[in-house]
Amino acid sequence: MAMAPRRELLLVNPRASYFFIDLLQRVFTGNPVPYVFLILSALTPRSWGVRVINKKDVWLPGDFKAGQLVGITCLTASVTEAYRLADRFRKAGSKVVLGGPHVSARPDEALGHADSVVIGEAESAWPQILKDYEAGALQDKYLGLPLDDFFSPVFDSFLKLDPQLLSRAGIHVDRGCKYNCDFCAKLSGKCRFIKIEQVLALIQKIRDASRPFFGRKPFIVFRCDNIFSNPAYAKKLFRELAKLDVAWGANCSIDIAFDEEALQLAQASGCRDLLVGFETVHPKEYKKTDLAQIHSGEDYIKAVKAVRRHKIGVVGSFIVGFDDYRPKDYLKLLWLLLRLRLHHSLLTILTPYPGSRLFDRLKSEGRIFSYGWKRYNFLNCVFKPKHMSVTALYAWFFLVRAVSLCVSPQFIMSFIYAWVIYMLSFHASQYLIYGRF
Ligand code: B12
Repeated sequence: MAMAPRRELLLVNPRASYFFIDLLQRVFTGNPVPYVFLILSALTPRSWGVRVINKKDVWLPGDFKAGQLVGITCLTASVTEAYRLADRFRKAGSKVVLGGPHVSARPDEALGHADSVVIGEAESAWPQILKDYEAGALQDKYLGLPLDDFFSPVFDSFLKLDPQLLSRAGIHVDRGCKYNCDFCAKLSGKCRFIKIEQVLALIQKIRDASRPFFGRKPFIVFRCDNIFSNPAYAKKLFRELAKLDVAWGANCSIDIAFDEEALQLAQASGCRDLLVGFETVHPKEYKKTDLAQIHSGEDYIKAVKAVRRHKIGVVGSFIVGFDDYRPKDYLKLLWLLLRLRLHHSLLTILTPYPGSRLFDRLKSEGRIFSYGWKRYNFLNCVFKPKHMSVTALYAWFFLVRAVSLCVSPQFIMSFIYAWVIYMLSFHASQYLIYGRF
């Protein structure tokens, strides 16, 4: 009896279209395999062959083969490269499925480069895509409806992952965020969380495989939207984490600073750093939270002090380019950054990502002057600021950036250089191509 040919799935994470942006990310983030690939691999039957290509820089003609299903994940900053690769794979005779935040926001544009696109989440759409591919009947668009329990179908496969890989990928405990910031690119929807037993099982796996280095606890990265989206869930998680003797860091909203119980539990559970989005020096005008305690930059300072009292470091994320910013506000921002003396601060230029309300508003006001997606990376200005020229915005951005870096405790150049060289050589040699997870 003739055997059915083995099906081949190739998953591609394209590099960010600008070399420099990509380099920065590889160096500073450890170039994790996109989480969605761990999910797609888990949802694909074992009879399929799966290969993953994570940010390959140089593609040779021989890489573009016929007869495979190619899944490409697309952020706006990498979508130009994604489309280029998709076109080449299709030309070679493979079928291409595109997904990710950019594709969910602009499915029709993406369909110009793909056989199918997924709008939304993969978990609910992927099994049908595989069936349709096998039947030779791929549809144009698949609606990936959000599942309440999105993690249980893949949990067993995650438990079998290589612990090093899992540790670098981090743990996503949530989908969606309780806030609805107009600049956020993620079509957020309802907040959903994975079961706490599942989080603990994954952490145990990472912890048991780690080798303590000079007595340091294994470090867990939660790559969630907001670890404090649901305070009751967060506190329960912190209580359980305390039993595991690990250290951890996560994205978190500043309201945690006003919940003493949560801070105590976070400290006891091994929390080392929280990445907090402060965004603006005008928290009252650019309302993100309904926190009674936050009215001004002064309140940020109090909040950061409260977190620090629990020996938790704060990495602050700020955005320049809001409509209410005039030159004096950049001086205020500078002054705030100097006074906050954060562990580290991130400064980015407001970017209207497709899918965000900000994109729709600036577009309707005719203020977006570039739709070159590769420029949508937080370091380019693609719209006309309200009270100043684009050049002036860049000038303030670089000035605030430079001054805040100079006073940052992390600004020890020799260490940074050593680190960059180490990471570059490390990444040059590893993590490009994987087999099935
Ligand atoms: C971790 C993270 C990173 C990591 C790793 C990124 C990665 N590719 O894994 C690092 C630090 C490297 C990073 C970098 C950047 N990031 Co980032 N990041 C995130 C974060 C916090 C989590 C991503 C994640 O893993 N989510 C969980 C997975 C499961 O969700 P997902 O990737 O969206 O995938 C689901 C669906 O989209 C879909 N899907 C996705 N891909 C595919 C592919 C196929 C074939 C299919 C079928 C389905 C599918 O199915 C998945 C499961 O349901 C998100 C915020 C968020 N909540 O998603 C921002 C986010 C993705 N990042 C964002 C941005 C802007 C950036 C940067 C440009 C920032 C910068 N200036 O450097 C860069 C760009 C990197 C690049 N390659 O070009 C934006 C993207 C907006 C946009 N439209 O592009 C987000 C959404 C943040 C935000 N709210 O604005 N990021």
